Amino acid sequence: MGSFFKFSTFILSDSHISFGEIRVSIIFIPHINMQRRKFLKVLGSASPALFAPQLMQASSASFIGPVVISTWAPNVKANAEAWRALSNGQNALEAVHQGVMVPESDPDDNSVGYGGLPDRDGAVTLDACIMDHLGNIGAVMGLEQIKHPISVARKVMEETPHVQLVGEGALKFALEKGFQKENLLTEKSKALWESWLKKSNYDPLQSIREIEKRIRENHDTIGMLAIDAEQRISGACSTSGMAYKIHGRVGDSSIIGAGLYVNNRIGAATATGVGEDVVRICGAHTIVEMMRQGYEPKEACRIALERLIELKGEDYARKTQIGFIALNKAGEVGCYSMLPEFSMAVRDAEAEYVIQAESIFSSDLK
Ligand code: SD4
Repeated sequence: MGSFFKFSTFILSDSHISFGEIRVSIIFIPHINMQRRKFLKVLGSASPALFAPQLMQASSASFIGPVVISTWAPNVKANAEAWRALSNGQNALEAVHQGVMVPESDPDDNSVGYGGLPDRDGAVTLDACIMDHLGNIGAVMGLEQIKHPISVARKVMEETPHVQLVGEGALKFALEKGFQKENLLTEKSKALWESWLKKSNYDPLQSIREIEKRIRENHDTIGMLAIDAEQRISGACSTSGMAYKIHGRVGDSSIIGAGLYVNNRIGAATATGVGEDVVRICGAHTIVEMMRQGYEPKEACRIALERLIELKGEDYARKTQIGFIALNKAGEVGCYSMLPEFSMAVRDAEAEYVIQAESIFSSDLK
């Protein structure tokens, strides 16, 4: 295992944020730790076209070391659990599975699992997917009353000939596999839904904005990626979806290629934000393909966001929010968002920290 599990806290900036017992640095720009920055310098100067084949070589030759990344700052707690799994010698798949279970069982997280905000009918419906280094995939969509949809998605991946199960069928499958039914609607989420019902105004950007305002104490949809010591890459994503959605709506978080994608030779990406717009550009897959062309993870995330502007125009793009995170085969990480306020939680051998993402636009259209 060498020294990579020796953990010491890096103080990388003067800004800090605490989540329970975890206090982490917030890094603005530049946003990578020393070792990762040195690596980027080596790879960074050539034009993407010239440097695509070299990246593939350099990536496997110059592995920086294991890393876990998640959407949104509060998911440092999930990263800590994933890192624990890696430290115990478990692989990246186990790490992302165990990491994502943390917000799923946290009632204070309004966007994932237990405590998630319901759809407009008052039902908490969960979407999740998982993908490993061998190209195995599993997903559940619109799953109700099961606290850990990521575990059901993994069962779909490992114990069925299929890759996706939805609604009633997903619930039936979960119960057959021994999962227990639970009420996932907390008093707090129920109260928020009841107050929403008074106006019943569905506004995805507003929902995202409210989530962002609460994010310093709260949590949001989790997309998590990990690369382990053997350079195996896996990813997992879990959400209760957009608050007050139409019953039956599925976003990006359970769609392989949109909310999550892993190619063990290249890297991985995952998403948060308005799922309809992530699906529209096959977000995560687009990012992985950009990394294949030689772009570093942050640039690959930015290019995928630009695809939405190309498709739908700037006025449209300014009224949505998407946050992408990505890592490549060398363990280099990056993130980018359409609008400000998105963050990525990182855990590696040196530190745990939060990166405040750069955004395409500095504000939305009022
Ligand atoms: C969805 N992408 O269902 C999810 C929601 C989300 O922050 O990420 N919220 O569209």
